Amino acid sequence: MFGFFKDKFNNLKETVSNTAQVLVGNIVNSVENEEEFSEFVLDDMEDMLISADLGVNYASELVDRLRNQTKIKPSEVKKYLKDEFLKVLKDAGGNKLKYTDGLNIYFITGVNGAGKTTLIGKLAYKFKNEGKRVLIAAGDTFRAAAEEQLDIWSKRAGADIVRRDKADPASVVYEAIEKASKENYDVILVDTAGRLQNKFNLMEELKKIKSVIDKKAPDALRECILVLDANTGQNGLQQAKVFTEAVNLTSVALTKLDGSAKGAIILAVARELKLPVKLVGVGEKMEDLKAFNSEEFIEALFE
Ligand SMILES: Nc1nc2c(ncn2[C@@H]2O[C@H](COP(=O)(O)OP(=O)(O)O)[C@@H](O)[C@H]2O)c(=O)[nH]1
Ligand SMILES: [Mg+2]
Repeated sequence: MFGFFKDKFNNLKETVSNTAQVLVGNIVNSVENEEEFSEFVLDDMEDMLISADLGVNYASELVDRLRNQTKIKPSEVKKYLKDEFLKVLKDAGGNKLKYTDGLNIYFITGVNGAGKTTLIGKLAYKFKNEGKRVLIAAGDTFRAAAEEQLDIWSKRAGADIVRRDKADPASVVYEAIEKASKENYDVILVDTAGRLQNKFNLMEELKKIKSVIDKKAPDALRECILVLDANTGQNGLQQAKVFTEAVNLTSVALTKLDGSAKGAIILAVARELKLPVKLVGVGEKMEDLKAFNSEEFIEALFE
């Protein structure tokens, strides 16, 4: 029992070790032995927070609060950051992926390459392991290979799939909801396209899918997940804003955290968009999905 938790903790620590170094380690090392928060120290700290991908606004706010005050000493900078980051994560909402006894629809959005289809494979596997009936709606009908890739994932996970080559994505989702209601599925995972080059069309397509879900399954639990690649850093935040305007996002899945030094984007997303991160991708395999937990993440960062 104890060993299990210990291993779990070590894994997370390893996953976030690069982020911990740039976001915490470097700053604490250079600040904690200073006499006071001089302009020089504060500037240095701000630069480091920005290069850790925390965002310019947030970085300067954190530093501004240390200016002209005597309560917090440089030796306490680690605690200052830790308390602050935990609060930001908590204020963004709970980390638990929603699930009810009725039909649950997970609407997966994000730009090409972020990891949407992989996330659907991982979620299908997770829900199948929990004994749920899982249906995948192949709503990325734009790229020829997309449905094929999803088909492979669905077989691997043992989930069923609704796909119709080159059909209107909204009609695929419509069909999936019909099938799910008739055949008592617990979960629908909706894959979507992510070509941001044609932003207007993409957003219209997503709105249309959302309105099909609203009309056809008004009582279903809905979770609208934005998939963000951790390595895109602050760009990811801009993407998030675009998607938030089109659909009502409820949470974020951060992928490719394995090896990334830009995990600070979790904090930027929480602060700027008030969206909780609920899932974290830590590899390309079906089992490389973790439930995100704010306390565990902060402990792993600051340990
Ligand atoms: N290292 C790593 N790679 C990932 C992760 N999630 C997805 N990928 C890879 O990212 C690439 C794009 O993923 P895909 O699911 O096709 O993205 P989509 O275009 O959003 O559907 C693939 O090569 C995946 O194997 C992750 O958590 N970690
Ligand atoms: Mg895809």
